[in-house]
Amino acid sequence: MSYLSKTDPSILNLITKETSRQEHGIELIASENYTSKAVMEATGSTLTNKYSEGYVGKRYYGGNEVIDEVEALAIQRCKSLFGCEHVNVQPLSGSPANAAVYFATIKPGDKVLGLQLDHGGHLSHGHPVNFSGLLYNFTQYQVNKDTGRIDMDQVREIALRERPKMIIAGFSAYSRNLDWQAFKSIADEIGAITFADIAHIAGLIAGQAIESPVPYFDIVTTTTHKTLRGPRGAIIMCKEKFAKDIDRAVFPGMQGGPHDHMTAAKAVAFHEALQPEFKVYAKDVIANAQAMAAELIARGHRIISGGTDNHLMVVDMTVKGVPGKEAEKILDEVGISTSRSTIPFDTRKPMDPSGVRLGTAAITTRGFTVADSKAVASVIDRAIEQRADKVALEGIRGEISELCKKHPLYI
Ligand code: DSN
Repeated sequence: MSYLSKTDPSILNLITKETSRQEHGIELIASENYTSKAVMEATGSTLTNKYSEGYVGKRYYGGNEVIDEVEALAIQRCKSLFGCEHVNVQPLSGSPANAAVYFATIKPGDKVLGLQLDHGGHLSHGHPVNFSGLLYNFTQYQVNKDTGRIDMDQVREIALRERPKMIIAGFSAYSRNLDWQAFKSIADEIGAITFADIAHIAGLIAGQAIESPVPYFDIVTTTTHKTLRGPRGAIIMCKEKFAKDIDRAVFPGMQGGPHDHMTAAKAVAFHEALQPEFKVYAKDVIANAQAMAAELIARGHRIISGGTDNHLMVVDMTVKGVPGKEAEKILDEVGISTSRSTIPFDTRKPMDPSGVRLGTAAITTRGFTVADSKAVASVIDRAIEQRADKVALEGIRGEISELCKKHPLYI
């Protein structure tokens, strides 16, 4: 960062501090990951200078010969990775991508069925304060109170009763595999469009560790930065019959110029995810999450649905007498980043809910093993149990430093 050091030491100093925080702490925020340096080089490239409204071969600005090649390569790699018929690689992030899907396929006021936010869904799947809930007539399905799992009989019952135009399958805090084919067959009964938001699990799908909805679903969106380990951004994949409407909804419907440096970085990430090592990574992410969940359960913690099939888990911290916000703070203080989370049927408020959400995408990238993941579960448990004991917490901070030193990140 030799240029920043000359022109803007204040920002350089903050970047250095954040890099150090990432290096010396344990990252368990389920939506975060560490990109490769190659992805970062692409995001920091001259491509950030270019405007290229339009699509490959059909731009509204001159000088886009190279950008056309970049975008075409990103599209080609994405198609190889996910086997989709069509992909738009321009969405700036997950919510704008989801907005473009609605704009392309349904009208304001139309009925949509999605998973409720505090049961693991996402704001853009119909929460009343989000544009999705404000513009469209959402009905929400929930997880079963006893099992913590989505009950497909309930989804079918609501779908047959409400007859939504679209059914969404996807989540930001649900630790079980979705039954894509069951969603599709329910949608087919009522002629609804199927929309999967795989933001959290795209890397696990790309790495063939869990089943893909792409063969079954009309439309699939994902962010590119979570388990997929690319830059911040999103993509929309769809069947050919939706291609024109999706493209028109992204540009000119939602966005102006795409961020070409991010398109290039997405292409780099797709290339990385096409390598055999990425399959190992995806499998390891799940093995680490399952080991962490098992260890937490053995230590008396309650995990919603009793475990995990993917990279994440939601832990009800009230069992240990600590609400989620306080747990997040205690863990932050010892060097573990988590995000507080509502649990299904939570009696507490979203800003101070009962749970924390944990994920293993980032620690697996830096090489944490199953044994390390168990050690992380052990430090989480002890930090919570011994929260009033400053000396114990200091010792735990030391253990975390050692774990991080064992698996260096960017040095
Ligand atoms: N912020 C993302 C997450 O943490 O899951 C979803 O938008």
